Order: sequence, then C-alpha cells, then structure tokens
Amino acid sequence: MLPSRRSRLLGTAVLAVLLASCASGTPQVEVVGPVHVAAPVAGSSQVALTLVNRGDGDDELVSVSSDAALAVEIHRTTIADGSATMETLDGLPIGAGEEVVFRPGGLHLMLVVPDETVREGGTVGLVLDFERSEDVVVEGQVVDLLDLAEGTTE
Ligand SMILES: [Cu+2]
Repeated sequence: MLPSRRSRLLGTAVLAVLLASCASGTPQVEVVGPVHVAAPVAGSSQVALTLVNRGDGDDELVSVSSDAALAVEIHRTTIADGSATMETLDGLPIGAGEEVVFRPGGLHLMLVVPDETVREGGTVGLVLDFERSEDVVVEGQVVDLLDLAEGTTE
C-alpha cells in the first residue's frame, strides 16, 4: 500500500515541476517601431507591426481586437506553386527574446470589416491580448497598402 501511494505522490510532484517549468520566467511583450494599418481593400485591412518579447519567459499572442473593426485576425500568407493562400491562426507563440514581424505577404494582422474611421491619414486603436504579458494597446496609422508594404521591409 505505502509504496504505491508514495510513487503516486512522486508522480504528482514530477508533474507539478513539469507544469511549473512550462511557465517559468516572466515574459514582457512590447510593440517596437511604427504600427501601420493599410487603407481597406475589399473589406479588410492589413496591419504591420513588430512585437518583441524582452522578458525571460515564453508567451503567446492570444487575440487582437479593435473598436474600428468587426474582428482582428492573425493571418499567415504562404506562397506555394505561385499562388498565395492565407490561413487564420488561433494564436501565436512568442518565445523569450523572440521578435515577431507582422507584414503584408507573410505573418500579418487583418482587420475584418473595418469601419469608416479606417481611412488614409487616420488612426486605429488596437488591443493585443497575451497569454501572460499585460495587454498592449497601440495606435496604428492608416496608410496606403503600398506604403505599408514598403515601410516594413527595412
Ligand atoms: Cu490576411
């Protein structure tokens, strides 16, 4: 009786250590550089920005929202056999020290059905919700889609 109970306790202890190690360190995700939102094309707007996790723990971008759109989705464009496909991601891991660049043609954020306030020269508020870091609130500048693509390749 006793040994089996002890091994079960030991198992629980090992599990606790494993779970703790998954969430070790403290992530600190920030937006660096400009946040640009493309003027809407066909009912959606691409968003370009760069995230950096300056902390020593892993994190995940869980969702993004904006008062100026029905929804904000995390998309990844992949090009295969000459045609581009866009997939929607449920979340995006950002490891400790990692930098994630959102830009047209690759990983990007997309405003779904942006409202009339999303027009060139205007601004759009975005709230980025992370698994562990504090929410990040940013103001994006609305620019022409071509400027957006150029401005983020540097
Ligand atoms: Cu997209």
